[in-house]
Amino acid sequence: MRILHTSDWHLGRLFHRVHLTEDQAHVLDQLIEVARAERPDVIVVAGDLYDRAVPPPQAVELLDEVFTRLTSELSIPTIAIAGNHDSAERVGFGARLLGQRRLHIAGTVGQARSVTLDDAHGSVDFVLVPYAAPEVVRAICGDERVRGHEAALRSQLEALGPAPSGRRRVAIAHAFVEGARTCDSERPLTVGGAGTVAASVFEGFDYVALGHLHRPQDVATPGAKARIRYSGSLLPYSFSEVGYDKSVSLVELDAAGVSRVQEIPLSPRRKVRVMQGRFEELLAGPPSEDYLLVRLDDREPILDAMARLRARFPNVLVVERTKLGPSGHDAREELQDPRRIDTLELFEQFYRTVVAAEDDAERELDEADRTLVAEAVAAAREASV
Ligand SMILES: [Mn+2]
Repeated sequence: MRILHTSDWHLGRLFHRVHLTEDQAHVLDQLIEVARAERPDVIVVAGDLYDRAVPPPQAVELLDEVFTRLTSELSIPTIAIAGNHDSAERVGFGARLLGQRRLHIAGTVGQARSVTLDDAHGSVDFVLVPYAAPEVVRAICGDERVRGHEAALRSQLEALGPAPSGRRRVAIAHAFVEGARTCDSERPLTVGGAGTVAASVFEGFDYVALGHLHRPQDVATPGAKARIRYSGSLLPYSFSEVGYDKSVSLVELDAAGVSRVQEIPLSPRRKVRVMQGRFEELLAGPPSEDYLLVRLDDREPILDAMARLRARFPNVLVVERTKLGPSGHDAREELQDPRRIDTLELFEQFYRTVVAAEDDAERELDEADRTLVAEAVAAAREASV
């Protein structure tokens, strides 16, 4: 059984206000060519099909196009689950009908199920576990023990019933498994916590096709039978991913389990790069259409730096000044970036949760607190890029 494993397409994503749909279509064309050349038995998309619950029409069109080409033109069964960015109900629309055409989608918890495919060694059960917040699983499965992500995943797997003996099993899930490495473009699953699950949740599986983390990687599971893997995202979605190539994973399952995993690289339409130096020196360098974060080492102010850089580098997305303090120009730009505002909102939610128990505590951050937190977030981001 050969499985083409991919995840975290994030269709409809904005990268520093630039629409990435064309970039996504470009690499999805490559994915379709890989499928055409390699003829896998199944394609697995492990969540975050879209970047947000209500995706833009262009993103919906692109997903429709790709799923149609994979399942109808190439006749390869395709399995997809909802991730934490997706709306479970919207992604799950028409799932029963689409399943008849071998496009197997699990959006909501109620749509979790197994899909069985056969090869020369027998049957393989693919277990589809869509992402759902613990409180959603608690309500739908009626399992009061569910308090965190790990219990939510266990409960969903238990609800599917015991594994038929003698068959190989593949789990498809969207989760943060302990020991895996993160990057900046993943949205944390919980407020004020990591939301991790132990690898032992997947005991008894031969392969676990994961989504959520954007870096392709195996999760170390010493002594365990399961091979647990993130395929990584389709494209780099933050400047913290500079230097990590994106790929899809071609997984081979023989009678005994996973025998081989191949990373097949994807080439983006434009690279994501960081460029650092003095303003005049950078302007004298070769022009480029890459998506750029420019770090200027000049100490003196530069009039209209962004516009002048864009004349030579049309896709400069962020300009930072390395020699200015946190109150300088770039700190203001950081605050306007929607992704950073997100972090602030996240912190505000966390703050409310923490102080909710104390009756006389201030429930909301005041303006001075907000500024303090925003500056700390901006400084931490800069230090970690
Ligand atoms: Mn994701």
